[in-house]
Amino acid sequence: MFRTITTLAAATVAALLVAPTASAGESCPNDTICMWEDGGQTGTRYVQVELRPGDGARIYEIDGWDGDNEISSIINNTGCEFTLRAEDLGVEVTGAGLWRLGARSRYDDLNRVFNDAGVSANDDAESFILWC
Ligand SMILES: [Ca+2]
Ligand SMILES: [Ca+2]
Repeated sequence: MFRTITTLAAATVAALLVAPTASAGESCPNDTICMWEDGGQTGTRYVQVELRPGDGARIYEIDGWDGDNEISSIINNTGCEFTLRAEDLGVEVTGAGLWRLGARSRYDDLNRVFNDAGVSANDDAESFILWC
């Protein structure tokens, strides 16, 4: 009887230890920048761009239907800094619509990421620039 209880207790502990990993968000491959619809790297992965060594500054359009004004979390697994833009490519954008973010960085909740104008980056990005 004691052995059965011990086994059940061990099984319960194992399940509790596994649960946070299972419910955590997705990862992003090396040398790649990924952006998700929801916080914590969950929901649809609207952006996954892999960089090759030697690539210079590059500008990317986030899809207007699947991604614009929906990005809420990011993993940047590249050695490049990047700037989120609140407008599509070719549309001028001021400082209130720009967020300069880091290389090798992770942003779990863009509601907590602000630019110098005090504007949150959540659900605002329409394009981005990688600075390598
Ligand atoms: Ca969102
Ligand atoms: Ca766009």
